[in-house]
Amino acid sequence: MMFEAKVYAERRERLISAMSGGLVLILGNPEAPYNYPANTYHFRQDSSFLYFFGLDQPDLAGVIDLDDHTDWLFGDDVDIDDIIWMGPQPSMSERAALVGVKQTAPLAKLPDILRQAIQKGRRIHYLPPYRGETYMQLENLLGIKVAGIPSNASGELIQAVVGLRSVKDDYEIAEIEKAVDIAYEMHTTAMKMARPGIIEREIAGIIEGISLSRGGPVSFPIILSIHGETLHNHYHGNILQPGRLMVTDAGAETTLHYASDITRTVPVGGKFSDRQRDIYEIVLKANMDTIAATKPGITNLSLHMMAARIIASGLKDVGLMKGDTDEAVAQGAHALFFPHGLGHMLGLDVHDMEGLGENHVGYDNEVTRSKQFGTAFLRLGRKHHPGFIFTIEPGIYFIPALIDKWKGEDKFTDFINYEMVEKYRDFGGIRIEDDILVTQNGHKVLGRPIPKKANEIELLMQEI
Ligand SMILES: [Mn+2]
Repeated sequence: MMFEAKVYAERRERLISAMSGGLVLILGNPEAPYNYPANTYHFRQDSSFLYFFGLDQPDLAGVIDLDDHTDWLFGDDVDIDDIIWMGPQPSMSERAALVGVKQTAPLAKLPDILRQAIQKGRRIHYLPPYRGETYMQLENLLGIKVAGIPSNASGELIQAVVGLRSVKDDYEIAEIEKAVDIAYEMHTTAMKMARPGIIEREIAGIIEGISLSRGGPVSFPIILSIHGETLHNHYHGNILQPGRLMVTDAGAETTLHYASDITRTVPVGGKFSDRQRDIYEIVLKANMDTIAATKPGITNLSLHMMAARIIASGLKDVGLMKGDTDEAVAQGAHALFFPHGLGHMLGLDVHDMEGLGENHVGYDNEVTRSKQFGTAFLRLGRKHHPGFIFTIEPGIYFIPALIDKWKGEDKFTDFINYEMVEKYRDFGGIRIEDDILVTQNGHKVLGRPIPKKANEIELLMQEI
């Protein structure tokens, strides 16, 4: 259910070392109502709270005193009414002991502690919230109006948390491997089910169930569609037709809430057409060559640009692009087909730490975000370090609305063969995504290998 207490204590120690002074306030999540107050969404703890305080229950708050090196957990012991509905629960001091915290107090004491610190002129560091309930809680606790909450979040705390959570320890790597192994079952099941006549939701429901049955929920709403050209397609009402490609972008959470994020693209019915295979091989090469190039010191921006060049050069071989490949990529012409980034950090969040600010996580003084359409959407650009876990997910898509727009604007006519692109309007899209660990000398693709070569996929789809 959780790591040993010392893991959490050490993480808090490292946070103290990384910061100058004051109090750190890390709020756990409350329950969130679904359609009436007592009918709630599946509970999900805040990821930074899980990282430093481990406890997976609602209505908790952690405080770390950076000056006297103490930490506190605030939360309420259950009463007899709670026990009747929820069963026996450990006391706050028992729960705190599980994560190496010695001092606990009821939640009602939290405002006093914070007020005393504020009166003494001490800084209260908090992370940017993302739920309405947390905004209101911070307003009440700190006396900062809701509108001012994001801008008063602590830059120093954000940097320190990003620094710690970016580098995964061995416990975390093992958890993410478990999450990929669950994704193996989800994706191979989806492949075998991808037959003409089945409705997308029949497959999506089964693979979501696999994730739930192995531990956690899915790590994000499943993307599963024969319209893979819509990048985040959550509509699951299409009937699978022969000749279409099915894109499945889905991952699992483990019981400790570490995520996987995997994409596979398969031909409905189990056999790639020649036209599908030609495009598929380009995406696969972009996926495999950028994985092979992954090592400490290389920037993710350069891996992204490598994928863009492979895609542009492959599309030129097919006749969809033309002209000088390097120049086409430099100007951004490839983004008609590859309009998103190569990947993102992965951890307790599927887009790890995105709530702390994408540029704080993915960029630094050395590598700044591009302003060019396509590359601007790259979430992770900076240099890789051992212990980073990130996704590599190149794709090629034929998006009719984008084709019409660019063609109407005569955009990149030196590099794009629009006459041929017109013939691919009904093609759909292809994306292939794996989860990669940066090691001391190179990289490791995490988890049990999920078929991705065209012939491996065709072979697996023959099995029933
Ligand atoms: Mn992803």
